[in-house]
Amino acid sequence: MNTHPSYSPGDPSALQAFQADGVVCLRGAIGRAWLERLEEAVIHAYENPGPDHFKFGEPGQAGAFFGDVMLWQRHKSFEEFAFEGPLADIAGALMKSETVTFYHDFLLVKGSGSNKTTPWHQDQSYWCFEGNQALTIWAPLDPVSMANTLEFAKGSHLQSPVFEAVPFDKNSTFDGTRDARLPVPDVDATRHEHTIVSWELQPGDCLIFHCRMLHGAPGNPLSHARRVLSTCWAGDDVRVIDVKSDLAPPIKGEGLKPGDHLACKTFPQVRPKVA
Ligand SMILES: O=C(O)CCC(=O)C(=O)O
Repeated sequence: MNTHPSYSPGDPSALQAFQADGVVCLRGAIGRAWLERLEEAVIHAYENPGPDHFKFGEPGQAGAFFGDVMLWQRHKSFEEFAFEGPLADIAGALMKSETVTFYHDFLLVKGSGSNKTTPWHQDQSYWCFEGNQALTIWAPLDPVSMANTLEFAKGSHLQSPVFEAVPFDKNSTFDGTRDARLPVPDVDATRHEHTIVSWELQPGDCLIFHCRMLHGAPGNPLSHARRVLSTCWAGDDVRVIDVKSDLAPPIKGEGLKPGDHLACKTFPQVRPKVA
């Protein structure tokens, strides 16, 4: 049983926890009406995958691991959730940023019985920009238990450089090695050297974590799929960089050059809203 604290949206202590630990759990951040819309949209998204989706898993084995990105560009419900839902304001408050730019969404469905672990990684390793004001919000649409939840190396955002981007599957062609970054530490082999934190979650709860936070997940031994919508947000201080490795999502935005802020048509600024 994990006794790490969790917070309500708007609780000022959440900001301190986010800054110190690199991750915070918010309970009941997404209301029932949004969850119902997302559930419906996920069924449609799963049946109509986009150009950059992945599906990992061995034929004949239980529980594939499906992922897809930039759903907001193809599905109205994901677009409205990103632009009008509760997460942009939460992201802005925790980043302490005047502006909030929506980088991308990421749907993850880990099928029941899946042995596909999510490797330890940092989200910023896959991104086309640097900066400190950037975070991910991991919002499950199914109950998540300690057996299939996301795990974090507490405080790792404070010491970590940006590590090499690792593929989510050994058979993937993704190459994250072209920027001469250090490899991700083997957190599983040195778990005793870290404080690993994780939470059980219900739909509506979410985990919010800093872009350089080390995190990973086990497979999904439960009898139901683990469906999650992850959204990534950027604030005032982010700047585009020249990344040679593969990006995830594999998208650079239009007309962006190193040193520019990220906001553009592909990565829209959502707070303050731009007409
Ligand atoms: O859900 C998972 O297994 C991994 C999610 C993740 O790493 C992320 O959203 O950044």
